[in-house]
Amino acid sequence: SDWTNSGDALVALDDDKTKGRTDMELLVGTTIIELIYGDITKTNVDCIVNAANTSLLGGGGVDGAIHRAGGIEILEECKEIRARQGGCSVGEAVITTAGKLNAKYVIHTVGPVWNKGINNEEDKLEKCYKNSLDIAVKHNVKSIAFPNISTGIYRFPKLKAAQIAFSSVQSFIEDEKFMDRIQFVCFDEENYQIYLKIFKEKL
Ligand code: AR6
Repeated sequence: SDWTNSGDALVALDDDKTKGRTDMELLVGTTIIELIYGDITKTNVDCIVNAANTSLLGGGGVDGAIHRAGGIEILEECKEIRARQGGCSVGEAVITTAGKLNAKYVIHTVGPVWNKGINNEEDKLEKCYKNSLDIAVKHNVKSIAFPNISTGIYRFPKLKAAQIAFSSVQSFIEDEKFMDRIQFVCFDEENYQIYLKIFKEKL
């Protein structure tokens, strides 16, 4: 395997949830992959990925948190994109400013709603990661944070989603060498434990 351990704990986020937890990092090629337990709006990267919906007009979950923390500027740009191209399809991604967030960009991608796996949900989720990374590279992004797309309101099974997230990111890194740092930010305990297990298996 080309996965090696590049070191142990990372700086914990300023969040009670991280207390007593060891966040992990892996080195794949020249890209560091990090596991963070916390709020994606508080992380420190060039670009934050949002789990949006096709309207691009905001919603609950991580989408709500990003728009609340980033301010009206993000929504204004989403509305412009909507006027131009009519929102965003499932599996696709669009990029805006990050407003007041501590990042340069937000990439809004639309995950699939889980429906027993009969609508190619797995391929669509994979496309979310791939298209987000492609658009990030075009904007010279060097560090990017992903939430656990589709695993909240859209009910995608969490283990399957984590495996897809990992393999998508890994194949991106094998093809392109442009990303310095990729974070998986888990907000709920179940996702965090799933990612922790996957990270440990790769060490
Ligand atoms: N930081 C990081 N992750 C978070 C945060 C946060 N602040 N808040 C929630 N999560 P969801 P979906 C996690 O429901 O399933 C919206 O209304 C959460 O624990 O946000 O793709 C959109 O507008 C979960 O693991 O997104 C769409 O209508 C993950 O983010 C719809 O929800 C994704 O949960 C999209 O549903």
